[in-house]
Amino acid sequence: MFEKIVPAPPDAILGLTEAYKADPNPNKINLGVGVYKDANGHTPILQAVKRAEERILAQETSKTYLGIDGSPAYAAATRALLFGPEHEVIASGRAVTAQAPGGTGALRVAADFLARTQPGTTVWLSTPTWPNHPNIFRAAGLEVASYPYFDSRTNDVAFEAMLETLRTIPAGDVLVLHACCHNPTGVDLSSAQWAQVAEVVAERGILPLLDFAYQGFAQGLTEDAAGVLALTRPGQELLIANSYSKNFGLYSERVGALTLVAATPDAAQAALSHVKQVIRANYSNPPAHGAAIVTTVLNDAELRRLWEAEVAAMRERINTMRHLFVETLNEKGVQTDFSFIARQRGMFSFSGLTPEQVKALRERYSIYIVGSGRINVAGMTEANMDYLCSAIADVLAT
Ligand code: PLP
Ligand code: TYF
Repeated sequence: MFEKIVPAPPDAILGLTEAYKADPNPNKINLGVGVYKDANGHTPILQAVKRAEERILAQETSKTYLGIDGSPAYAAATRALLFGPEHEVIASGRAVTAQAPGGTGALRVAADFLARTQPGTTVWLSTPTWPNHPNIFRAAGLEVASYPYFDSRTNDVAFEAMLETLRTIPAGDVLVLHACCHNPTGVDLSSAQWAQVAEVVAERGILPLLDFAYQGFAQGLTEDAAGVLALTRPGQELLIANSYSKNFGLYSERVGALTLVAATPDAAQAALSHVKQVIRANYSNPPAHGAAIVTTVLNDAELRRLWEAEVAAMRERINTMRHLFVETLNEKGVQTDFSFIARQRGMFSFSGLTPEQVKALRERYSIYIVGSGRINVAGMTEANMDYLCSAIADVLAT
């Protein structure tokens, strides 16, 4: 049966990591996959995580299953981080949370939940978006559509065009928004723009789904929740798929959650019962270790201070690299204006490099960039900046 199977193409982003690993060039640079790296090009385990793991190891007494929707303490800590501990949706019981294996797992649970409870709904994705978004929603049997998001002339949000399309979305359709650090462009909505989007969403009866994979990487843990809070209005329903892969560096532990806000606590519980059925049929219950780390850190004053400082250090290092990149390109005499890169947020920017230039950087310099021109700024270090910018200057000149 299997001999007739035609091989599927490798994942465009993860395939790049394989090619990078196999490259013997000692100067090689990986600006591909969205993984944070420190000043030595290493993806570290956070100290707060190590300390929490020591405690968990000393104290845990059982490896029995978690419930279908995971750890209740983890769910509560996640809600408090998303909305702030005093928020009305927490006090009222309108928000319910199911632990999930990573942000991807949370998105897939959301997709299956929507396919089950809102059949026929269309899911609206930004142009461009994370390439896994259409995969996930289509795999659940949902239709996807797109709305304009990025203006390559201004390197900013195409806000008027975006709003124009949002005003055509039928009631009951789902609008996926990147809560901060838009992947792949690095451009986010301002507070005023979030308020306008929330207005259109409420007027039209659209269901917002916030993909929140980078909380803390733009401006701060609280500041980055501005979009979530703008959409969390009295009576408004919404979904949030969040991830701790990046802000806790827990990539391989698969830690995320799906939070659902309903109009009433009863509606939230009824929806959660369907979320649980979806999980039961997919992977039955989530892995415990990563969620225990997150809960331990978020609920302990000292570990939390340490973690917040470590998140700030990651964010600041990325921003320092953004500025150094722009300055070094200027020093190399590059005429193209890259100043927008210093204004963008999170790990990614759309560099504007063409597929040919991306190919030349890889072939001539072992610099690995996604074909779209998306660069992971966290792959830059003080040590590789000169080589990187000389290479870019060279491919831009030829
Ligand atoms: N959503 C976006 C936009 C992302 O960039 C990512 C990770 O790169 C995720 C979701 C989910 O990541 P994970 O499943 O590793 O938590
Ligand atoms: O770089 C990106 O956009 C992502 C990173 O399980 C990623 O695709 C890699 C693996 C994974 C989730 C996200």
